[in-house]
Amino acid sequence: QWRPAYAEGHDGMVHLFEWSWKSIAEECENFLGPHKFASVQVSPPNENRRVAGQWWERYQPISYNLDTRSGGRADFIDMVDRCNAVGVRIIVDAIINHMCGEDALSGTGTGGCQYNTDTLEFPCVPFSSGDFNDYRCGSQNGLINNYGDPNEVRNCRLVGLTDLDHSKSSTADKIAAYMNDLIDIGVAGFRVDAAKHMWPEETEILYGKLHDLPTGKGFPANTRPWIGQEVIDQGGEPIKKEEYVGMGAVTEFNYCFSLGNLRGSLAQLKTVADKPSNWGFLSNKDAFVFTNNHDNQRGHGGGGGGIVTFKSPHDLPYVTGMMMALPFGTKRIMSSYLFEDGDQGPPAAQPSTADPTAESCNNDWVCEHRWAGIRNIGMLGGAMRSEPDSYSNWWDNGSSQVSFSRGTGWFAVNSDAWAMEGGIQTGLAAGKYCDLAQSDLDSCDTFINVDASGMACVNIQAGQNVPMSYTIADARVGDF
Ligand code: ARE
Ligand code: CA
Repeated sequence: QWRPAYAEGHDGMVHLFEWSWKSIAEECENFLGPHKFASVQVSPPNENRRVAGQWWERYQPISYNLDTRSGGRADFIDMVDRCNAVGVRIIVDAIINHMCGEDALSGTGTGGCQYNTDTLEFPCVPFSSGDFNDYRCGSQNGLINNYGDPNEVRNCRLVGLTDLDHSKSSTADKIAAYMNDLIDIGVAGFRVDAAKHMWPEETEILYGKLHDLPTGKGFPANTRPWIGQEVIDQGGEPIKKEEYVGMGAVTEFNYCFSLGNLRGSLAQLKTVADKPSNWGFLSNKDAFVFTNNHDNQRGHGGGGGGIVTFKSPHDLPYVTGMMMALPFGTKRIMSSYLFEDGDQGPPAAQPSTADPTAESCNNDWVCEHRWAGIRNIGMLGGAMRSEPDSYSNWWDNGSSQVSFSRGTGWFAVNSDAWAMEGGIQTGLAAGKYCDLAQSDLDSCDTFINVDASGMACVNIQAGQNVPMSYTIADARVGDF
């Protein structure tokens, strides 16, 4: 439940926010699989309330039928099969704390199911008033007003979203049935939305009801689904991320700020690998990490200064590189669309996925995962995965030039205002390797030469487009 069941040699979860199932299936086959990304976090696949022009309608469930603007059940199943076939797992954004907002009143969801938030009827699940938490909520208006009161945070309505009661086994069974349907289809895990708003002991019972991943879909026997719980703990509130580590990984929001604030002094991040607790971080195994997410990139939750997003196009690749190379956490890369305001929904046209050499997906899809410097980072991460998980050959200049190896990969970065030049220990066997930070393996034009003692001449100029150099044992293309 802490480490996802990734294919050998793959790493990195790409959040293809608001992509359709058809486009994701194509992206798995054309790009993500060949580039050895490990998984895709998909937008919530279950039926939701319609709210014109917004992205966040997806966070307001109406039923557990797989029917949204991303596609229907058949498309979803096809996507899971096609992605699994090329070594890319599907991670579902599971909205299980609540159903739709009380302001929805009554209507029809994206799949044609009815709802009524006055009587709390969701007949397609079915849920009715007995499945909801209001009787446990002590707040005057039924909403969460005070994050200092754990009872309110868990039992009252988050921004008016009708709150499910996980203490009732009949309610929990229906939620588990939804998640088990997805597991049986071949989904490898879940990002659990608003986990902070559910009681840890009740969610643990719920996760206990989940099936193992199906051996019939190629997973090893007795593999538990990965669980990545969204718990925003930036300090200063009584609810702690540590309450949730017993049953899965947990988001490490403060790492977004560390990565952003230290982008000019990357050497300091060594201690994140050495002793994450010095930073107040969860352990390597428990942490779910990212440079930015779909909320904090648009000021919606867990925000704050210094976060690196696609709006910092020079910095995002090397910050992402550092995150992927360090032995810390299960890593997620945000893949965004352009927006002017924080509520705006996705572009009308889907991303273009056909050309694997393209670094853009056009049609206002930013496709950070295809950018130079980032596009081969799953390959690097996959080669670096190792047990026990730690680095070797660490070198830094005390400022922002860093080099180290891990598993069968080697990584170097320079975000200083002066050049990084000279001999560096890579830990690799002698040979000529493709520099995957600069070039794709099948059309390589930038190389790293490693001598018999493992040393390479590194040359990363200040301010160069992608100020990184990295490679893996499998990218050896000849003799030195
Ligand atoms: C929308 C409207 C609301 C309306 C509501 C109901 O914006 O005005 O009342 O619908 O109709 C997303 C959007 C919300 C949206 C919601 C439902 O961000 O704007 O509401 O979907 O459509 C807290 C939670 C955390 C949550 C953040 C956003 O703890 O779990 O708020 N994040 C997840 C998702 C979001 C999603 C939801 C949960 C709901 O990632 O995308 O909301 O499913 C401090 C606290 C945090 C708190 C944060 C923000 O940092 O420590 O705990 O996060 O403030 O309040
Ligand atoms: Ca709740």
